[in-house]
Amino acid sequence: MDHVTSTTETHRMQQSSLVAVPVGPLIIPAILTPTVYQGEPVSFSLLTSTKPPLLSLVIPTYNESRNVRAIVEQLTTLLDRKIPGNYELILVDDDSPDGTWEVASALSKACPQLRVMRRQQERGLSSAVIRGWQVARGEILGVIDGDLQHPPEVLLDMLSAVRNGADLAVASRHVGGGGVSDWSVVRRFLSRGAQFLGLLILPNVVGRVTDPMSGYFMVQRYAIQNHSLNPKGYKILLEVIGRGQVKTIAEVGYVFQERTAGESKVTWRQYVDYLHHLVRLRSRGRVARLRQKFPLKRFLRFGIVGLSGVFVDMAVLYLLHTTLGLNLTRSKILAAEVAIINNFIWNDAWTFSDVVQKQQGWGARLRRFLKFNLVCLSGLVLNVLVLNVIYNIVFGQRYAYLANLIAIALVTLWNFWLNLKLSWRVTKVK
Ligand SMILES: Nc1nc2c(ncn2[C@@H]2O[C@H](COP(=O)(O)OP(=O)(O)OP(=O)(O)O)[C@@H](O)[C@H]2O)c(=O)[nH]1
Ligand SMILES: [Mg+2]
Repeated sequence: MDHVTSTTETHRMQQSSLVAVPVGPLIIPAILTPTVYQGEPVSFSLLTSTKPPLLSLVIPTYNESRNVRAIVEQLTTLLDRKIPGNYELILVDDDSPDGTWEVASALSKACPQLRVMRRQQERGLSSAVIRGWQVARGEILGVIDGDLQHPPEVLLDMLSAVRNGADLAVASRHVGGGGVSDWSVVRRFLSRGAQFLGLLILPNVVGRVTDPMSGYFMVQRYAIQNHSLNPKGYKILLEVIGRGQVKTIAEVGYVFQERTAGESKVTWRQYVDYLHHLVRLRSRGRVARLRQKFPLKRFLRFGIVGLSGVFVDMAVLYLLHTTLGLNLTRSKILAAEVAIINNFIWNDAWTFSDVVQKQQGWGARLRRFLKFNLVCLSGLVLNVLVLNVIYNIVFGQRYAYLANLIAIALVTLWNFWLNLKLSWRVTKVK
């Protein structure tokens, strides 16, 4: 019974010494703000000094209980010699079934530089690294595998490269002094194949380093702070280069060691994630630029208003022609004008409401209305023209309704664009 109580007590104490897991977007703050944490702010009482350390090194782990002690010992021995009291190690464990976080938490009692985060809600190597950096206090942020495959001495070369002005220092297997110890031909082929594919899909990012697959690097906080990161899979370095402000990159050779304990977590899933990540990074910025150029939300509203105009047009035509017996052409002209008025009111109040805020007054409204009428008239002429061209020339006098549908789609775009540029134009100069 006593034993049970003391085990529970140890567990509770270990839980309370853990670093709280940040929630929300994967954004690294410029300075540490408590708002990124769920509940209470992170406690730094475990650290010996209150001064922020120079280097924050994240160690992502999953089922590495057999490696944890050795990696922490190797890192502290090395860094205590070089930058004593000026670094922190942040081990981010995804609630490993082998209790990696518990082993690490126990170690942190005797090693105040070691902080341990146990994630229970999120999974994945890349997001683990970012969550670790989010609680980091150092100006230089780094990452190293927790399985002893990354030789720790290389950290010192990377550190001096970054301190000498590089925004990013990458440990590379493909520069002088680098290599892989005992990889099979298949693994070498897959690794190089992935790099080649990356060069094709994302040359501006992948082509900037000799080893884009490296998971061992250091980056200046300023280069990635306040950028919304959105990684997928294992390749966190691509995310840093792709979304950060990385101007100068240094590379340091290293030999990727063989695993001696624990198991690799690499599966085919990582290759699929890698491809997905490349495509996502490729489209970054472009989507935003496209949105800026083409205001999709406005266009959708414009389309909905246009559709409402069709119903108004039909209803008025029915009322004038069928119910009141007015001649068809006159009824149609009146119906079209009522629809135009309907569309104008809705576009003014909804589609372009933000622009209207800057163009108040009845005079301005009347000018917008007249321009809208003109644009609609030009649209009508264009509609007839396009319909004739498509029906007679493109389709060889067939598919009249399909031709009309295409004409309507084109004219809607035309109307939208002209109205955007003319009727609801925003002028920067007063
Ligand atoms: N927190 C966290 N860490 C992970 C996850 N997957 C892998 N890791 C850790 O990330 C590091 C690299 O993972 P490995 O599976 O060794 O991948 P690798 O070194 O590229 O490949 P191998 O040579 O096959 O070992 C190790 O420290 C893992 O424990 C994960 O989902 N979450
Ligand atoms: Mg490994």
